[in-house]
Amino acid sequence: MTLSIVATDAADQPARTPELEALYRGFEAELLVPLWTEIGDLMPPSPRSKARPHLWRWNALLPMAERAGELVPVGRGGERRAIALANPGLGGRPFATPTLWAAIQYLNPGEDAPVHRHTQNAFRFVVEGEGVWTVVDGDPVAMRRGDFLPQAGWHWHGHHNVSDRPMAWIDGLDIPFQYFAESTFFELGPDEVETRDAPERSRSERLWGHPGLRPLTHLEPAPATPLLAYRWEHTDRALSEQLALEADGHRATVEPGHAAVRYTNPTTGGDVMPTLRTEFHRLAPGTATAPSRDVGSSVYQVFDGTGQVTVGDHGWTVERGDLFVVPSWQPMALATEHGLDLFRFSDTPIFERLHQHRAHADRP
Ligand code: GTQ
Ligand code: FE2
Repeated sequence: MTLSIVATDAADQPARTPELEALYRGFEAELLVPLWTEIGDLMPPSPRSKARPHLWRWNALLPMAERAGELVPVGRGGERRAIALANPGLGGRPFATPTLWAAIQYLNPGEDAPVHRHTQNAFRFVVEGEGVWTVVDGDPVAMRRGDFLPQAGWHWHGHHNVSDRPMAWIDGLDIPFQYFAESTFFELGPDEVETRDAPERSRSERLWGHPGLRPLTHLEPAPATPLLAYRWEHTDRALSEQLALEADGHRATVEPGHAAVRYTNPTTGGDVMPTLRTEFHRLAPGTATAPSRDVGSSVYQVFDGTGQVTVGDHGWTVERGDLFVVPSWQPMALATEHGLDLFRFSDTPIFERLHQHRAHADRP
C-alpha cells in the first residue's frame, strides 16, 4: 500500500515548505496519517454516503436471471444462483449499500440450492411466483407471492423447487456489513434439500403463527427467528385495515394515505433480525409522502402499482419488481396516482443499537 499525504486546500493548513514535505514523507515511511489532512472525509458535518441512489429494473433483472438459469448450474461451491445489485458508488463490489446485500435468486424445477449456514442474517421476499420451499433447520416452508421469509444467522437453510416452473425471488442479507466487520463464519450442510412429505404449513407457523399467542413449550430460550414465514394475506389485510380506519376518521396511518407495517419477532416485538429491519408500505391512490431521511441505508422493492420515487437528486417512475437504493441521509419521497405497494429493508437496527440513529422528516 502506498500512502500519499496531500496537503489540502482546507483553511489553517501550514505552508508547504520543504521541511513540511519532509515531515509528510516521514509520516508515509512510518505508516502514519495526520488527522488534519483527512478530517473533511472522516468527520463530515453529516453522512456523505459513497453509495449512490440507484434503480434496477425488474424487467432487466428477470431475463438475465432466466438466462443464468439456462447457463449456470446451481450447487456446491457457488451455493446459490443469486445475482447481486452492485451499487455504482461502491467500486463494483456486490454491495447494494455499504451494509446491505440484495440479489435476485433463481431456481429451476427440481433444483436444489444446497444446505448451508452462515453468520449473515438473511431473508427472502417473493414479488411473483411460487413453487420453491425453503427448508430452515429441517422445517420446510413454502414461498409464495408477497411472503416474507427470514432466516437468522447460523441456521441451516437450503431451497428446493418442487414445481414444474422456475421461480425467482429476492434475497436480503447483511453480507457487506459482516464483510467489513470481518465477522463471517460459513459451514456446508447436506447437498440435498429434504422436502418429501412436507406438510402444507411449516412447523414454525403452526407453533408461532397465531397473533399474540406464545406457545408455553418454548419460553426459554426463545428461538432467534421463531416465525419463518410472514404470509401475504396477513400483511395485505393489516395494510388495508389501516387505510380503512383512516377513511373512518381514525389516526391509523404514518401520514395521510400512507399505511405501513414492520415485520417483528413474535417473542420480542422487535425487529426480526438483529441487523436488518423489514417493512411493507402501502400508498393509497393519489398519495405523496413528505421527504424524509435517516442514518443508514435501505433497499426497496416495488411489490405492486406504479409511482414516482425521488432519492436525493435522482428520480424514477417505478413499477412491479423494480429495486432501488436509498443511501444514508439522502432524502427520499414517494408519490403515486393509482396506488403503490413497497417492500423495504434497512440496516436501521445496527444504528439504533449503537445509539447512532437519527431521522428527519420534512413533514408539515
Ligand atoms: O439463499 O442462502 O443471495 O447464502 C446470498 C447468500 C442467498 C441463500 C444469497 C446466500 C443466499
Ligand atoms: Fe445462505
